[in-house]
Formats: sequence, C-alpha cells, structure tokens
Amino acid sequence: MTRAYLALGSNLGDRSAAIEAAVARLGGLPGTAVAAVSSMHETEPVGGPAGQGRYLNAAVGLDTTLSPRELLDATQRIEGAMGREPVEGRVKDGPRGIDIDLLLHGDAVIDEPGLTVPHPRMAGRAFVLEPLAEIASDAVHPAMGRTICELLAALREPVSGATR
Ligand code: PH2
Ligand code: MG
Ligand code: MG
Repeated sequence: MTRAYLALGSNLGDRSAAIEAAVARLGGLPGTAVAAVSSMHETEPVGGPAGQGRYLNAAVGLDTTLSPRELLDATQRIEGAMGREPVEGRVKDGPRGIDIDLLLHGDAVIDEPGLTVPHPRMAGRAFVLEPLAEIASDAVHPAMGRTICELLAALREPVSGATR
C-alpha cells in the first residue's frame, strides 16, 4: 500500500462538482481509498491561451495498491469519462473541465515516456503546492529531498540575489 498524491484542477463548467466527482472516482478505483482531500483554491490561470477562466485547484491523497503506471492510466480514463479530450487533441494548458495530475507515489522516482514522478513542474507551482501543503506538508519530495512545506516556502521567497 502506497500513499500517492494527485493535483486536481478545473476551469470550465461546474468546477467544484468536477473536482468532487474526480475525488469520488479516484476513491472508487480498485485497491484504492481516499486518505485526505484539501480545500479548493481559486487560482489565476498560469500559462495557456489568454482569456481563460480562473481555476479551482485541490489536492488529494490516496492509499493505493496501484502502481504509478496503473494510477496514471486510471487518471486518464477518469478524465476521459468526465468528458476531457484525449491528450493528443489538447491545446497546451488550455481550459478544461477536469485535470488530474499524479504528483507523488510514495518515494518513487520515475522518468519514462509519458510518466514522470514526482511531477516535473510541481515544485514551481503555487496552485499545486498550496493545496498539497494542507494535506501533506511533511511529505518529502523524493528527488529533491525537501518537504512540501519547504518547497512552498522556497517558492514564496523573493528570488535570492535579486537586485536591491
Ligand atoms: N494547470 C495547468 C496550467 N496552468 N493554472 C492554474 N491556476 N491551475 C492549474 O491547474 C493549471 C494552470 C496545466 O495543467
Ligand atoms: Mg496539469
Ligand atoms: Mg494533466
């Protein structure tokens, strides 16, 4: 049994209903139970086409017997079942009814085609770290050797060496 953490985001349609539905579907996966869910954070879109709406972002912790690859495949099936177009047809960082990203899977460090764990951009994204810190502040990023709390503090620090 492994504790995995995922990021959820929605900026189209009924955003909170989509996040709640995704949590319920994740908890219904075989060998999987929801261990923790953060609150929902309303955030400005980062990147992507101009003019898209604000996101609701949340984080969820799962206790699961699924492997990282099985969990990734399951998140993509859930996105599809909730109406999201397949990966190939997407506008990069475009608006979406639901996005489910695998952040951490125990202490796994994986870099394979289509599967990078920990998520390669999580440490630089407040919309990921702020919800995650509510439920996993002491979880350690296994590649960086720093807790979620430390990563969030580093992100909030003014850039070191900035002119003054
Ligand atoms: N997801 C992205 C790109 N930009 N911005 C916010 N605020 N929230 C997101 O979930 C998000 C984003 C790529 O998946
Ligand atoms: Mg994403
Ligand atoms: Mg995604």
